[in-house]
Amino acid sequence: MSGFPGELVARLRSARRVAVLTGAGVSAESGLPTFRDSLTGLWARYRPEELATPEAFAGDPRLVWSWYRMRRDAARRASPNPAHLAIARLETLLPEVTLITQNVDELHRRAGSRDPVELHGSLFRSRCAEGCGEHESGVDRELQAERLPRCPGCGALLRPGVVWFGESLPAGALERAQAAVLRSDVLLSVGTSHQVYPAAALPALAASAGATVAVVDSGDVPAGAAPGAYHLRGRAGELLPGLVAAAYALKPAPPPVR
Ligand code: BV8
Ligand code: ZN
Repeated sequence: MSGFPGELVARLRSARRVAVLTGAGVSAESGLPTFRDSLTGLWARYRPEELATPEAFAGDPRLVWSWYRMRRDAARRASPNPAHLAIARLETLLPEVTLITQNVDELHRRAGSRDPVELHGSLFRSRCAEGCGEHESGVDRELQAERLPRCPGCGALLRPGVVWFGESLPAGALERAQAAVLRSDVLLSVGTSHQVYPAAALPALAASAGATVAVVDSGDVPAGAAPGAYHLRGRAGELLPGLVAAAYALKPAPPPVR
């Protein structure tokens, strides 16, 4: 007996197409704070919604870049945890697994996920703030020298390659996510508070199309976020390896060597 709902395990085992939506909670066991966690230290007096906006960057690019530099450094020091690894393993077990992430830490890529839909971009990409089309990934030298990185094409400021509040998602990302969700047999929504749209609408979209939805979260699930979903309450780093093992009769993968 796996301890997971038998019907969910059976649906996962017989699924051909699975969609996985992740939020900051999937990286919590890698040591990265979630958005709902109170920001600590220098950042305790800010809310992410205050820093992750075009207005904040226009008003104080140095402050916003120092927040993103801190997060880049933390993400680089972090390692994928068993939740990331279980999702990457799931991708090798089924014909079609679409990973849709709200996270910008690239830990899914480092865990081996091949082609995540990064709805909100990446900490490790930067782009021209004036939109001349130039992109950069190597801004660490400037940031360490406390210099604001400049666009090699036009000299304007570079900005973090993430999607801020009030900004549209990368072209095609939402459409790719919605198409995957609409054809999925099962959607797993892992470590997200389902508060930021349009990502937060994906589990309800999956349910409306007849998919079996399971939320994996150590906390509560907002009413309406995932109608009729299973709620597997607990830490993703424990539940996901167990769920994949239960569905595919595998012995759980050994914990990653630290
Ligand atoms: C858009 C990248 C169209 C940057 C992020 C007014 C004007 C304009 C827009 C809006 C508006 N009002 C509302 C909106 C829409 C807005 C929105 O949804 N706002 C919210 C605040 C209501 N959305 C947007 O603006 C989006 N764009 O709508 O475009 C448009 C365009 C112009 C004008 C109008 C509309 C863009 C949103 C993207 C913002 N960028 N990130 C960066 O990272 O710096 S959002 C960021 O916050 C994350 O990416 C993520 O999406 C979100 C955080 O949520 P979670 O990932 O869920 O994390 P959280 O901490 O909340 O929850 C963690 C969960 O894990 C918890 O449930 C916890 O219990 C659980 N957990 C913790 N530990 C574990 C665990 N579970 C399991 N195991 C554990 N160990
Ligand atoms: Zn430029």
